[in-house]
Amino acid sequence: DGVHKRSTTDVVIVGAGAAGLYALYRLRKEGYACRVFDSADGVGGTWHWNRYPGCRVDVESVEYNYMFDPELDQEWEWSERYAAQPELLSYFNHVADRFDLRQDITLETRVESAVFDEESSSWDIRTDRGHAVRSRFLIMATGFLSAPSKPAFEGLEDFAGEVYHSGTWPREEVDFNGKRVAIIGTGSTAVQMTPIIAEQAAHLTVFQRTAPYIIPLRNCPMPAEYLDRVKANYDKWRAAQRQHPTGALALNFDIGAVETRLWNELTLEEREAGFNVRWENGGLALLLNTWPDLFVNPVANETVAEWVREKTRERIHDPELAEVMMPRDFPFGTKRLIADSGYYEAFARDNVELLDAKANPIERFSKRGLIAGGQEYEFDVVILATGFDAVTGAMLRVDIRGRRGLPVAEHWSTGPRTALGLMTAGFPNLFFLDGPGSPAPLYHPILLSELQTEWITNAFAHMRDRGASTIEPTDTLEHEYSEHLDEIANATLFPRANSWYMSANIPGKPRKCLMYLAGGLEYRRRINEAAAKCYSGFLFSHAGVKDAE
Ligand code: NA7
Repeated sequence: DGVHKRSTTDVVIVGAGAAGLYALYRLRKEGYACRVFDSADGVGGTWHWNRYPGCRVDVESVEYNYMFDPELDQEWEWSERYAAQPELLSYFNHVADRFDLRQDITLETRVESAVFDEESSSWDIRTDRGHAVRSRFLIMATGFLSAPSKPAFEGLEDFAGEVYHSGTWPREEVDFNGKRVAIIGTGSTAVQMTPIIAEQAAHLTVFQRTAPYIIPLRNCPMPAEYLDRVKANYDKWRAAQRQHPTGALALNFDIGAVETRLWNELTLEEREAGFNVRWENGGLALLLNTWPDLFVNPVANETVAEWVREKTRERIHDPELAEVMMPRDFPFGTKRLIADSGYYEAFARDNVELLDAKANPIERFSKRGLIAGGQEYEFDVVILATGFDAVTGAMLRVDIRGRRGLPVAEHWSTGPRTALGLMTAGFPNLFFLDGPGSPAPLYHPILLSELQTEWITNAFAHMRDRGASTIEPTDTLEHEYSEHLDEIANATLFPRANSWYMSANIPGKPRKCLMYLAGGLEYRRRINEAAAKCYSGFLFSHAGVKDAE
């Protein structure tokens, strides 16, 4: 009942994924009372929800984790070079237990609204289970790929078979044996599940609308001596990650080097050698540890794209199919690069086919399957690997209202605008982790959440010292940062793709680059500079009295 669920706290954190868990750990350590809510029945965010077959991380396991505790680094043993979902989920559960976080986490509870109360300078937060929490601070750690996007296919409710979205995969194993299966989409998710479902299903049809760039992941069981060497040198590895614009070296420890030379400074041989090292290494090095101007220099980009196409052609058994699967519609890497484990090879099987959904668009569902290009295809199972309403999706599903009751959805009606990817004007004491305007997702999201949480922790301390009750950015800072973000994006090749980075994967979503593309180092410099200059660009109020802008 409502009365029992009425409470007050210092900080409410929405989301118990990687970012939310760390924020809880860090702020509680400073003595703040924290309360985390998550709609899932477990912690781990992305790695809790994405249980589909083949789900794994495509950044090295030894890099894709928290950095704040060297002991944690030493005690955790990764079993594969690129950990699979169950192991990642165990890691986040381990963190929750090891740092005793569960006592402050309420699961299976969705935050429905958060309304700023000007009189008390605090947030009134309500959940779908009747909690009414008054909190000074609100931190949205809702994840940037957590709100599944299900295209509004006509007739979906008439389909008699099973339908799954990859991002809300059931806990029980899905049985594909003897079934005719469709996968809609060819993003990272579809590419990971295809080779595995291919082995189980009677027949698998993959509906491809846009051919993506795909490079081999080259996953393997973790060699013990490799893990030992990483652990013996973890401090150096972490320092290198922190000094890198993407926060991930994405290269084998022994190669490790970071490319700082521009494309035009290299000989043809050096370029090709650089490409080959990354191709042979596997994973996302071509995206995350690449020539610094690859995404601004169209010639460099097209050369790399053509190298990838050449390699791709060799992997596809049928030249006609290879043409359909050849990535041509957007510059290399401007939609999220995909790393695979046997994707192209799966199409050499008799029971697997690719359907060109650009030439034959999916029109609607029928009782027995899908109609595309005027033809009906029958299925027992349809999997929507159609992606997410990225970055803002999960946040905007909460009814957040700032000063004068303004809904954040209204404030962001032409796309999200933030001050330094941390806060938004008119919404005091509201913070984002890995949110819009931050360098995630092209910056290591876990490292970023640690960095942003540190900034927030320092801001809280600053407020405590000054006796301030609220912090919020000025309109000016928000405006300048938003312009600056667009300017940087427009100087790159990213706007040439209809990607989720550009908000262009969801019909009707205002087109806007969601991330800060100047890299993590420049981002860190900016947020630290603002803090060092006495939080320039931020306003504080003392018991309701606001500083002048
Ligand atoms: P993505 O990368 O957004 O991929 C979604 C895929 O679904 C993509 O191939 C889309 O084609 C396709 N799609 C979406 N809607 C439709 C419709 N209506 N018809 C046909 N095809 C459609 O999501 P993922 O889950 O694979 O990956 C998300 C992130 O997780 C990834 O970027 C990594 O960071 C990890 P399109 O390209 O739009 O033509």
